[in-house]
Amino acid sequence: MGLFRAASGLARLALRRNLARAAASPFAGGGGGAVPGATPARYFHSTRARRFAAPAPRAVPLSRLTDSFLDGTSSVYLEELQRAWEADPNSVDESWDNFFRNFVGQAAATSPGLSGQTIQESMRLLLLVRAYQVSGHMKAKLDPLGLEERPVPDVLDPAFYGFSEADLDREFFLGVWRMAGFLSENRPVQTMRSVLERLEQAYCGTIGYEYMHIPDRDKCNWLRDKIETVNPREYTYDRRQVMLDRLIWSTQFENFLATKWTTAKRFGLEGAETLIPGMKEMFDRAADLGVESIVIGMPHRGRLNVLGNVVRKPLRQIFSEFSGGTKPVNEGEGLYTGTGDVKYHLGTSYDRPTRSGKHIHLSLVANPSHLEAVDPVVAGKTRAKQYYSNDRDRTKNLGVLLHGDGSFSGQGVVYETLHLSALENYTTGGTIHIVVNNQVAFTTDPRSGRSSQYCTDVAKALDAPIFHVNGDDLEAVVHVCELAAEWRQTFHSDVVVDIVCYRRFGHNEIDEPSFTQPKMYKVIRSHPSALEIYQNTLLESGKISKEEIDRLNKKVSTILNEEFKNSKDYVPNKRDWLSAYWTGFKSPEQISRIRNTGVKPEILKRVGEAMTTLPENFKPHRAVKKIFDQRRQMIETGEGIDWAVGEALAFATLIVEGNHVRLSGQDVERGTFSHRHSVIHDQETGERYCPLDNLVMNQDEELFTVSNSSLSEFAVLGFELGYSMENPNSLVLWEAQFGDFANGAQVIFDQFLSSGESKWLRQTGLVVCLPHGYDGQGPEHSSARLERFLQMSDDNPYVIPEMDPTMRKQIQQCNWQVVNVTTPANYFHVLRRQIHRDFRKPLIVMSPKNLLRHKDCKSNLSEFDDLAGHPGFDKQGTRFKRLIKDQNNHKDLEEGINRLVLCSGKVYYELDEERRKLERTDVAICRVEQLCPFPYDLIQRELKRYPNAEIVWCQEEPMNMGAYSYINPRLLTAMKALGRGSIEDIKYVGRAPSAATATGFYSVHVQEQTELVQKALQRDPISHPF
Ligand SMILES: Cc1ncc(C[n+]2csc(CCOP(=O)(O)OP(=O)(O)O)c2C)c(N)n1
Ligand SMILES: [Mg+2]
Repeated sequence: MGLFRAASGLARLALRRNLARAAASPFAGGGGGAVPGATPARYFHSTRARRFAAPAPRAVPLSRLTDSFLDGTSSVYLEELQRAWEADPNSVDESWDNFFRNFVGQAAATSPGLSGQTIQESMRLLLLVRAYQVSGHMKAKLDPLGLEERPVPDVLDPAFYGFSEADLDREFFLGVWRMAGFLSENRPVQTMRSVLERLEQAYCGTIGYEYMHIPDRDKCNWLRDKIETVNPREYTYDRRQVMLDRLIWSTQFENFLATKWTTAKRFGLEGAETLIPGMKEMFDRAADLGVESIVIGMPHRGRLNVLGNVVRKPLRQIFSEFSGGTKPVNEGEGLYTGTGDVKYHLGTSYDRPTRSGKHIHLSLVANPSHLEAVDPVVAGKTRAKQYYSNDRDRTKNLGVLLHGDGSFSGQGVVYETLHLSALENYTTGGTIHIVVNNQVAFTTDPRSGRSSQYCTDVAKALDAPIFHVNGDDLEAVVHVCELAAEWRQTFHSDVVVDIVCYRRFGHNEIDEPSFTQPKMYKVIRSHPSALEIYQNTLLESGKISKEEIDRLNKKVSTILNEEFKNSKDYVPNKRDWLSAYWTGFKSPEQISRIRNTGVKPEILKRVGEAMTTLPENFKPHRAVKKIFDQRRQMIETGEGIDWAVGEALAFATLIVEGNHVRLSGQDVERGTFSHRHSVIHDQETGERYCPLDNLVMNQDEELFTVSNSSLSEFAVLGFELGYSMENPNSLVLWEAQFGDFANGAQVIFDQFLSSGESKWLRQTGLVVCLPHGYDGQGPEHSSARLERFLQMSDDNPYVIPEMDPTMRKQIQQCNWQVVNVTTPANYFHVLRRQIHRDFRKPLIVMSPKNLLRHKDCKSNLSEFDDLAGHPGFDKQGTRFKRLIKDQNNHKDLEEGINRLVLCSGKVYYELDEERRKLERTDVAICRVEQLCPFPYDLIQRELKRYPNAEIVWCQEEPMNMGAYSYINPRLLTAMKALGRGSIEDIKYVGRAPSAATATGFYSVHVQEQTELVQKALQRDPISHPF
């Protein structure tokens, strides 16, 4: 045990300097986290020297970490303090009083050999103890390859405190402390050697513990107790045999794939095989502590191994899919296969028994290639599981995320997700993070990949404990995996396991790693596997026999070979996306009838009343009170219902029908535009009141959840997506502050929302509200980039699908719906439609800003009900209108109409006003409320109604944006089918093409807007663009 460092060169110089400094001031350097004189390395292996170090993160002074008695910063101070204490014990702080009393009292009583020892010496030793707790991990042997170039911090060197070899066998007074760990043991006097041995064993073995950044003393003590205990890892024969068995499975699985599919990409786990036994032991421990269901998110590395060995997806199925992925044969309805995905992205779920005979449900969430994007999705799904299983203390459902070292430190969504972890409406009671830290990201060394010392440093912002472990030491990996499960079940917060390992081959199996990491790979080539290491350790210590090892190996290889044989005849089952909640839901191939979404007038009145009634003594803001009075009037008179009330009625009616409604996003409680007021605040007490929480007797407070989110788009949208996927009987909405900001979550739109069903056969009815509309607020607050959502829509622009209402599957076969609705009633119906159907589809809403208060953007309550004869009730009943026809009571044939203006969104109201002003009775204006999928039938109905009309598409967005590019070919297809002209007959009115979404000058905006509205109603024929 090298307790004193073999200092050389620069280090020796630094040591001498520090010794001198230490002699003058034993507390110099903050006494803990700082590493004086040394540049902290931020990587383990290195193939070239670092020239420019990033500034080291500032050390946290010990004094702030825990015990107040360490506040003193010099021996002079200490001596003065002691003199003052001797003169008057009350003159010093209580903690110092305790210290001196303790030292003088106990030291004298305990050992006569202590004579001559000074308080300073005892203090210095205590500081050394503390330094191990803070920085011991810096000396831990974490890198299996031994390539780490981390200087050991001076604070871990006894010489730094003025001790020499001669002091090793001297006895020192340490006292008995009211803290966990070995200082609390009743051994106030110990030799320095025994102290150091314990510290080295606890902190500098193959596990490096980082926990002293946690400000909570109880949590630190809990960990200290576990860490500083004698012999923390005494496993029985049986446990060792299970661990070995699991490691054999993990190792042989990769070897088997490698021999059977020599050139296939599988992103193997070789070099990190201990992950599998680690995860399994973690899950077993979690199950022992009450966990019943685990949601897992993970990247490519080792995914097949996790699927096969942890989640227990049948090996024959994995092998069959590996052999080229047989598409399921079509043996009847409901075997929809979508476009599929590569094998290492697919998700699945299974029940599996644990070591102690319990059962645990494991689901691996499908993920795209985009690293870490699945993190918030897993968190959201876990949270939803907790809601639906009434898991109030969040101990039954656990989220586990696996990460690569490069991704964990590099991808911002990691930080965004971590910051959801303790928020009331987003917490899952702690996620366990496991980093497969193979010390390289594709071809990039850590020194080029991050500025922090460890790849896990981001988690320190959350006060999560971090357990770094040498991936070659199976028992150590298992130990920290179990500890992580215990932490999570005890403290209900995030924890990180950082398995420091290596990648035996290239980034994937057909990649050559020596091009870029030659030195590392030279070492790897002759490095034994974790399995070889563990087998040898067990053999050498006589803990298991060679015969037993052979037997286990043989058993595993026999099963692998049998499963391989069986995979040849493997017939894929029907799609497995239907969890219990989804039974009866239809695939895109199975027709789902369109239903009415109107609600009985008495229910509308009743919920309307409940949602506008405030508790008696509640004192809302005056302006809010007025809004609620107006709302009440709207309900009572049944007239002039505005956007916010329309939305609240949709939520309320869904809630009383027993559905869960959850709306989340930045400032959604009040509403960015101060229109929603779904939570109101008592102006005197600050108390909150949510009317929609009080619709039914004893309403569960989470049944309706409206929640301001953190200022994140990527993680929050991902979270809500995951939430929406768990149970179809929930309306889950995410609202962007302004539609523009949605691009911060682009990965979720591209990789999950628009394509998830097609790739992974998972449905979601998530609603995304994106405030959109040109009202002169400048380039960043006008456009939700409607064009992008439409471009991602997969309805064929040149084929009119079956549109007969009894046969129509158009909306089921499209990847999502994009709407720009213009009335509160239509918004109400489009939201309710999300639930009142037998399938789920994402809904993108271009939501309004100025329509929230527009005098004409109002609906009557009769448009929300389902009474025959009421406005809104047509031949089929009351439901969402995909297109709103001209409001002028036109007949089925209007030959005198000269122009049909088709538009979408709030520009309608401006066009209508201009038309009224100009008294243009020969112009019809129709609103395309649902842009995607395109309402061919209704468009054709209008085309037929106005046989002589010039056809105009009018939008307020620039020509290269908005719906124009989407509408054009579809409108043409609709026209051609009716023999009604060519592409040149579609006239465009709107802004000219532009790089920026909108002008920043208000006056220019007004001019542009006026011009486009006037142009759409000009008397002369429109000649643009042809
Ligand atoms: C968001 C994103 N950017 C880039 C990539 C391309 N890519 C795939 S794997 C990889 C390296 C990942 O390194 P690390 O996280 O350390 O995992 P490892 O492959 O080493 O297990 C990169 C850059 C990606 N998949 N996703
Ligand atoms: Mg890596």
